[in-house]
Amino acid sequence: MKVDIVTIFPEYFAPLDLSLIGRARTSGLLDVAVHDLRNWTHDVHRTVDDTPYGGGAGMVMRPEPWGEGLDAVATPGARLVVPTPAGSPFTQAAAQELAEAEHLVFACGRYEGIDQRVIDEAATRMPVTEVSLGDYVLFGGEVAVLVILEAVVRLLPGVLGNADSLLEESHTGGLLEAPVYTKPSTWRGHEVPEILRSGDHGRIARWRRDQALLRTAVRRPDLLAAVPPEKLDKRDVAL
Ligand code: 6GU
Repeated sequence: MKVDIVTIFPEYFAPLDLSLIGRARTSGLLDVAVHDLRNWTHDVHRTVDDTPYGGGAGMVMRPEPWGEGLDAVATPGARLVVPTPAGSPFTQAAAQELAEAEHLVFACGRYEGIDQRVIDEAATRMPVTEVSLGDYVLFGGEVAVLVILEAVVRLLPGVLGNADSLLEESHTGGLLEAPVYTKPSTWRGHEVPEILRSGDHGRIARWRRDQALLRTAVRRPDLLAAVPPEKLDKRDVAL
């Protein structure tokens, strides 16, 4: 997968050299380029923002540098992703869809956002999605891009050593995951649940299922309500 990121803060993306994303890059599964939006300004102050039409607080990113920047990086097969608190929710399903793309371009807005014509004009030439991480406001799209890339890159074939990790995790089966434990069996007076040390795989699977249901009911009742009835087994209703 090819990824281009356009931002006024390229330094935000230093972590992409690390860990599994770094390894995906050195192994050739992922090609990331970070571009300074100011490369596409032409005034001495390298201006990227201006006051909003219609008035109001803050500044808006001017369309011209964005237009030139996106022209320079977008290939014919590219998809544009614009992180914004006004976007549609970024979910595991959205990550799966982005993971199918051959080329992703991320446009990181700052201030009150990017002139909407940039998004509308790009949408005449390529698929565009405006996505939000959740119901809170960040300073800009940079950290959101790190989050989105981490969710997407781990889905690329060959990035995760153990592909089974993708099957059981939270947000693929519709329930939150059960808690996990490792050695030692007693730590600061807290025991690992006995059942996990019993070797009884049937009881362990049932226990994990119950824990997942309980956690989901308490923490994310919205998710539990959305589980299709055929995904519940007879013993689930005991909860
Ligand atoms: Cl994607 N961007 C910004 N600036 N704020 C956010 C967000 C994105 N998602 C939640 N808050």
